Amino acid sequence: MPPTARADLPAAGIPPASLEGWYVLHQTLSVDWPALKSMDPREARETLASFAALADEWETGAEPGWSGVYRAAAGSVDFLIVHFRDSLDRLIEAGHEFQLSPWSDYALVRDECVSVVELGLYALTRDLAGRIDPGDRDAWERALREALQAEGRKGFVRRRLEPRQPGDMPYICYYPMDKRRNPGQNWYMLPLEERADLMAAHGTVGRRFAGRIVQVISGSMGLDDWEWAVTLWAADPLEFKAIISEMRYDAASAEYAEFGPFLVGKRILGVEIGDLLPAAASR
Ligand code: 76R
Repeated sequence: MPPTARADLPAAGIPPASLEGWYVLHQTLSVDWPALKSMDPREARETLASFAALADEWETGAEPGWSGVYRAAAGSVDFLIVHFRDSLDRLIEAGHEFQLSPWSDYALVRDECVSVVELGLYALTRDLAGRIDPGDRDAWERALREALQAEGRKGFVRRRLEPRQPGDMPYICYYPMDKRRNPGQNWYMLPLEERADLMAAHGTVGRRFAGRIVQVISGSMGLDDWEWAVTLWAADPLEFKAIISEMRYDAASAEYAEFGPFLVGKRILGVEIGDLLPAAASR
């Protein structure tokens, strides 16, 4: 008998097709400033220099991939480092490189999140479900594979899957999020049709910020505690407040989003890191 176990798959059970790109590690760090300030100034300078060297190396020497260092605005953490790499193995190495640096003796990792850049393809999934019976697993999976391959060949899709630091947008906003699974308010029980409608409306709000916000959604299901990591860049930090406020009133977020802690910061380059200690300490 052919496999029929999923033949009665309810429409609600269809996840959006997605394409995955680079792996991502978000790390928040707090620095032991008292230790740095009280140590021998030359040694303190060298310690910061090892961090600066790492930041420079990550910027250009980590291809395929890169890591961005950001100075956090809120006092409980000092830095956010976002690592992008083309494999989980290389992402693990990036974390290790940090641990080996003399700098890491003074930088405590506060929080970390592993995810992978994700392009959720609701429109494609809905379209496919209109033509192919998802209960016919073989036909469905074949059609899905073909559609994803065609999608993955598009240049703009590849660019979204392998994001670069937007040159003119030094500010970053990062937070993890989930979709709700409350009784009577469960994203994962909604029919595909309804989720696709909600995400299309979400996309309409998002596209109003084209050119003002660059967004990367990375999926962390099965990789970390949250379901997604949201990373936004802007030239003006008020754009973060604007887009996130606007989305709060849009049903996909208003009804179904749960947010983790938010962090906002500004890109810092290796050359600027050396100047972080007060002049007295770095003399
Ligand atoms: O069909 C479409 O056009 C929608 C494309 C799209 C998807 C599938 C899209 C567009 N997003 C998608 C998926 Mn998004 N996004 C967030 C947040 O703070 C909040 O309220 C939510 C955090 C922001 C700021 C944001 C921005 N998006 C997702 C998913 C996965 C859902 C799933 O798979 O079930 C999440 C968790 C999520 C969250 N989104 C856009 C934006 C912006 C700016 C866009 C338009 C991007 C563009 O067209 O370039």
